Amino acid sequence: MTNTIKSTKSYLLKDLLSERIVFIDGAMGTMIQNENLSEADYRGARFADYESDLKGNNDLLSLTAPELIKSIHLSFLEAGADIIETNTFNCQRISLADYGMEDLSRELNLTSAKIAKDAVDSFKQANPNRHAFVAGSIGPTNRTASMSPDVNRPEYRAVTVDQLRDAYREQVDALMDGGVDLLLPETTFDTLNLKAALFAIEDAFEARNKRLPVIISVTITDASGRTLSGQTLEAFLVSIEHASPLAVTINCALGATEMRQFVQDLSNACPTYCGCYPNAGLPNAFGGYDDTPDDMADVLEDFAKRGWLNIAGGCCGTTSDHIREMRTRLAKIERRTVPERSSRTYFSGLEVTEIRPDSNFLMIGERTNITGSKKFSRLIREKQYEKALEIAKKQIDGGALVIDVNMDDALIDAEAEMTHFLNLIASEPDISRVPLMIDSSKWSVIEAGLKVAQGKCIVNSISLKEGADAFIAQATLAKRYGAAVVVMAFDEEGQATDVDRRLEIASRAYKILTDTVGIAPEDIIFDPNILAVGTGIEEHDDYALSFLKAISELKKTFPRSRVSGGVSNLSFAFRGNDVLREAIHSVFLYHAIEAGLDMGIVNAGQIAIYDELDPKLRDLVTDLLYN
Ligand code: THG
Repeated sequence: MTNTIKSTKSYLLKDLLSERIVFIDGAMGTMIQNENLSEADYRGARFADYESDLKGNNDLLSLTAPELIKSIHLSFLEAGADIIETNTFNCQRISLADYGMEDLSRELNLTSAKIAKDAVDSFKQANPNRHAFVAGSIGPTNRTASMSPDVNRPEYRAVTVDQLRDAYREQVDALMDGGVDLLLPETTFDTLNLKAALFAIEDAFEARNKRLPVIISVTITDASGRTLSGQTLEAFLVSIEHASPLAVTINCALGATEMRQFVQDLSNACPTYCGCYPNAGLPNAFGGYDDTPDDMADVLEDFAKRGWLNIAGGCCGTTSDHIREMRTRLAKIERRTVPERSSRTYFSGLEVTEIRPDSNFLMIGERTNITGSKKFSRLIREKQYEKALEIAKKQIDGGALVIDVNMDDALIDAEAEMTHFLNLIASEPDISRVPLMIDSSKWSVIEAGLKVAQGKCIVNSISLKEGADAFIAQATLAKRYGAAVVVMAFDEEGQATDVDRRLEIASRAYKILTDTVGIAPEDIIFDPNILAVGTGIEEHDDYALSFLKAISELKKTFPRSRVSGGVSNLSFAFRGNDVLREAIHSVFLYHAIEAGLDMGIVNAGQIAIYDELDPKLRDLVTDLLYN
């Protein structure tokens, strides 16, 4: 990965962003609309006999009216845009299918990229000192991967991540072949769609051994400050950080005035460059946009003066006049300073769950686990999903800030049940607000889960059990889906049970994950194996104590990573005696948290309070744990 080629223009763009506010163009659609084109103009000679109406199919104009598209690019560049967007917003198979034109995807992207490059070349001849970059515009498609279009079938999806990824890959390849300088997946209304685009982009970069800068844009649809798929802006940022975007911006849906709060929030939370390219106000009664260049520049000038902007531009309703006014007024205002990155660990569902180095213990609910709960197992087997969802809800009500989902059972189709259950969870905001821990001993089941979650999940788990190659392959995929990873203390030799082996395996895993795979230390969660004590087998007697020692050692050696464990494993020998089991968990957690345990899989809501334990019981349990 380290020797991947980056283009000269990517350095130029980074330099420019480090110097000043960078301007992106306005809306291609508005400029086209002002031309009052007829059905015949859209068709040109090539599509004169096409079976359906083509008026309004703006992306097609790259084939039928290339000179017009080039002249629009030029007018934005002349108005002061540093970045122009290719005319490819809907140019992937899924959206093109509306016109029966899916097979034109490659040609449209390639041609549009060339037109934009051509405009840049013409412009640079006349203005050799100006910057001009071509961004490959990648729209969200007309379908949504994390919501059902059918209220009676909440588990149904009109598009899958695999379909999106394939469609986006074709688009990205064509845009890159056409020579774009950066990629702009934009107008995100569903983070899962975007994650599929980011996945395809990463695949394309890997295949070419070449990277381009990626700027992401998200659309906040209303005053709630959330995306259409329900995420807060912060949760959105956490969900896409794995892709290391050069910048994150907000566009569309709202005018600059309505965006104010969200632009401020983005500026506060975003660990990279950021900005906005709003619509020219909210749509009027005729679906048009009324903010004049002056109106819009007034608001953006204020944003810039407050230090919120690295990038500014326009979306629906904006023309080259809007960009010209914006550039004139913002040109001399200092760019936003990018805040320091923190070393916290973040996960996301619709909302963010975070672990700060100094924070309290994070509870992960264990009950949505087929092997860990007879009740959950029965409900899934009997397809009583409503009741199975109630178990998840109950774990959250009991204090779980993450829920562990496990469908491992020889008698069920674990991949299908994982997909089904997580799709159902996505339609329950009370549950999907928390991040998911996807638990399986089979990678294919974990991957099935990752494919339907828009947030930043936790993969539970990977290990060196089958050697470094399998470990690297799984970790690479986890990263590409934007998940954190639980690493079990297990290698080719077997399960680690003493402190030294736990540390040795953790060190090897850490090195591979950070050096070879490029996973952030904060996204590594060590699980040094909580094993059952009091089994009657002598060598098990030391298991709890050595786990506690391993926690402190791991925290010392890897201060930016986290430590977790499956707490209920500890008391397996006392099944049937819940009072005793709860006391064991309570005493163990008391010491484990003190030693630095960051998180644990527990029966949330069913942990005895340490201070309220019968002192005699507490002492006996302490003796058991400390051997
Ligand atoms: N580390 C990681 N993941 C894990 C574990 C771990 N996932 C699974 C497991 N261990 C943690 N989850 C559970 C869930 C339930 C129980 C134990 C661990 C449990 N269940 C009762 C029992 O088996 O007696 C079931 C009782 C019932 O059916 O109601 O104890 O260590 N990374």
